[in-house]
Amino acid sequence: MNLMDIYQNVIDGQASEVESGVKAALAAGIDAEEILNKALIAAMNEVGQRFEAGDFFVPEMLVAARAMQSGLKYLKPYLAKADVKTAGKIAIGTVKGDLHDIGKNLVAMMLEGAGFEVVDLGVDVAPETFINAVKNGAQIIGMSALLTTTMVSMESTIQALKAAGLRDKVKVMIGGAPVTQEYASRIGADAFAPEASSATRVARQLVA
Ligand code: B1M
Repeated sequence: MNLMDIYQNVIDGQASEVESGVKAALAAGIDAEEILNKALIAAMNEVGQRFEAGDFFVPEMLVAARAMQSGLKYLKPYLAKADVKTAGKIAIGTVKGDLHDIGKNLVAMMLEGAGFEVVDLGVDVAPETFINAVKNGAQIIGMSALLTTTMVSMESTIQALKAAGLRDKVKVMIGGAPVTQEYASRIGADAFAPEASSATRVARQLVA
């Protein structure tokens, strides 16, 4: 199986084919970084573009992201050995009081696909947990909220970062169905992303 087959299988969401393709490519001596960049990440970029163009919808994006992840797990040890630099470290979570995680998981998968080291803090994440993530080296914190009643926790987290003297050490990206650019600007977040594929583009800009 060649890199184009892996690329196409990611787009088609064929997880087991991606897995066997990555194993075969590694066995054939293809460099792990090349498989990552030319097959997995390139395919996820294509998926993101199709989503933004309205040709793909959330289900297609989810199966593609899962297929990509099933290949990524075989590459990870090789990438660690090769000391490949990540695009940046991001800690992402759904804010306190909020249990919706489908969108957050999708954003996390897309970020991982784009080469970020992603620390998934889960759901119902308290401001202190985000603060600890910054202390542990996160360059970006990503907050997701699906409820109008929990969005306010984004502002409390930013205030808590300020109180801890960490606000200038980290970029804050927010998103989720009720969140808007206007809200992001009002609470002092650095960026807003309306959906998963633009979240990767925004995250790249934040660490550039
Ligand atoms: Co709930 N729910 N829910 N729910 N739920 C909504 C959000 C709601 C709009 C439904 C409705 O009334 N029409 C409504 C909120 C109303 C409001 O606040 N204005 C609602 C409610 C009221 C509730 C409960 C309060 C219901 C109850 O118990 N009475 C309750 C709250 C529980 C809690 O969190 N404490 C509740 C519970 C649940 C379930 C557990 C049943 C389930 C969640 C399962 C799970 O996540 N594991 C659920 C679901 C599935 C939904 C809907 C139907 C779908 C949400 C979803 O997954 N969308 C939702 C209605 C809707 O949105 N149409 C609804 C798909 C997902 C891919 O999209 O999450 O928007 P989304 O993510 C997008 C973008 O927003 C963006 O990228 C993603 C991909 O493109 N994005 C980011 C998200 N996070 C980002 C972060 C970023 C950047 C981009 O940077 C960090």
